[in-house]
Amino acid sequence: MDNKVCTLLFLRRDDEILLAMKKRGFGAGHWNGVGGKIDPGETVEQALVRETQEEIGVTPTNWQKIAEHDFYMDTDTNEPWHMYVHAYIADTWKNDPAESEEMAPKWFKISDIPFNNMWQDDPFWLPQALAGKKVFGTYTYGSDNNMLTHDVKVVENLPGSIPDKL
Ligand code: 6U4
Repeated sequence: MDNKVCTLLFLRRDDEILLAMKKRGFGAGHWNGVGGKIDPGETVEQALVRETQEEIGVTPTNWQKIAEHDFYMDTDTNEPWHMYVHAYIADTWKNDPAESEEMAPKWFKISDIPFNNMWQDDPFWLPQALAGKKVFGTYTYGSDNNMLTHDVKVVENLPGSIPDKL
């Protein structure tokens, strides 16, 4: 089983959030927050800052945790994988968002988030997270990146750690 732990960050100003179009690799063609794999020896928050710098040239300076997600894919044709995602919102940062080889950033009104062109789990948790709830979700995906199951809970406290099974 391929396991990875990732970060995901949305910048927020007034009634807008920053999404970025993934230009290549996993999730290409989707709008999403910015983030990626935690490197060996890194903390989750170090990875959050590094990935944001690499992908849109921004250094977040203040952030809140909004969600944790457990994603599984298990099909006949693919090696099963498991991804654990730590998701955050940042309200302050340094530098203006800039396009990189990996991502093209754009501001969206929170009332106009392009869910039709995002991961299929996003409409089930992002609105609640943007409304100030803490969300823990578990999902399975098929090999065509279609979501098969979802279980999204509003929680008092997020687990806050990388699960032992990783
Ligand atoms: P490399 O392997 O270095 O190119 P890296 O940038 O480290 O990749 P990547 O791009 O695979 O990692 O990270 C995946 C990103 O997509 C993370 O920010 C988590 C996010 N993500 C993946 N599946 C998601 C899903 N179903 N819903 C969601 N975000 C997801 O909202």
